Amino acid sequence: MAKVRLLQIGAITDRMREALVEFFDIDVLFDQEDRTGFLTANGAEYPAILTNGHWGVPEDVAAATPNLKVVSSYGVGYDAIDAEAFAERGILIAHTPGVLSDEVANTFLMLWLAVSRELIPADDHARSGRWEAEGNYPLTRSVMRRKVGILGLGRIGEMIAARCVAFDAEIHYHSRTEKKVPYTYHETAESCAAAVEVLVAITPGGPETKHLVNADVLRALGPDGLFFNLARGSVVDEQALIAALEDGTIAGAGLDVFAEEPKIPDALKRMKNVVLTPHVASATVETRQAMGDLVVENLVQWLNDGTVVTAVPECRHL
Ligand code: NAP
Ligand code: 8YV
Repeated sequence: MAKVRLLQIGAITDRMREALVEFFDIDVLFDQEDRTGFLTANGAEYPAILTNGHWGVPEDVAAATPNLKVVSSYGVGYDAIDAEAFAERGILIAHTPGVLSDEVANTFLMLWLAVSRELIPADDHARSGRWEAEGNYPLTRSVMRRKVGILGLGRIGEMIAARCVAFDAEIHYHSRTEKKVPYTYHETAESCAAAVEVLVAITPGGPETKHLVNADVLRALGPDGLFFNLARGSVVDEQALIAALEDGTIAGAGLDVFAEEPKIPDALKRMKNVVLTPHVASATVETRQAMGDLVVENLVQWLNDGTVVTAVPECRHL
């Protein structure tokens, strides 16, 4: 049987490639020197695209692929894909929900402990010889019995809440809808921020959540407050966040995502009360393997019966 042509946008693992080459002829968009010429000549040949949450499906690719049927994305967040427009064209979009939720929740814990217990400056105190020369590192703040606010109590938000319960936290949350959970619901992000000491953003990105965390929300969080972003850079007004960290409106932050990745503002890089990670919340061998396997499963199932395992909500009627 002839293999089906697959356009790959962004990197994949060897394991994914080995599983896919049995069924697909793979062309890598970023290997093409003349992207426009390549898309013009070949775009109509692709019924399938493999991409990720960072690259999504760029407009030139969407326009050059009139016979596209399926997009399988390596990640749960799909704000870089215009899912409604693709659904109108009858194109299925698949993503990787669930399999990364534990890892992202663990990354929140890692950032929270690192910010509260000042892991990076304390490590520097130990390595630099200042412990011997200057004495003990100052006391830090505990993560026990805190009020924690979760913006987006979805699959990952629920996992974050479960971990915080183990630290005897009081949980507050804001999402579009109230859930049947033993946590306190807030109709606005600002009200949620005002009720807590630790605020975590874990919503999808895109226009609906753009700057959900703005200067008012950060002011409501207050001078002892810590803010964590594991959602998307667009969810927080980055300039307002920098200002709030600089003038003591909030106490600190842990950030895995940024407005213009991979660029991070120098102001954030200089701050000792901020811990930065380069969008690695799901980036362990085990979790990326589970995500990659699901990406492959979606493409192979589509090949077999025209459906995918984990369609995004906008496409579930297709
Ligand atoms: P999910 O199960 O769909 O949960 C999303 C949550 O966000 C839901 O509680 C939803 O509320 C809420 N929400 C959606 N739009 C909102 C809005 N306009 N205002 C307030 N709340 C809103 O998704 P998930 O699997 O937990 O993933 C969440 C997001 O995490 C992804 O979309 C992605 O952006 C991010 N993520 C980041 C990384 C990373 O590497 N840093 C890794 C994985 C995921 P309702 O339930 O009321 O609709
Ligand atoms: C990935 C993510 O790093 O799943 C998501 O939404 O942000 C991350 O797991 C991203 O999709 C790039 O592959």
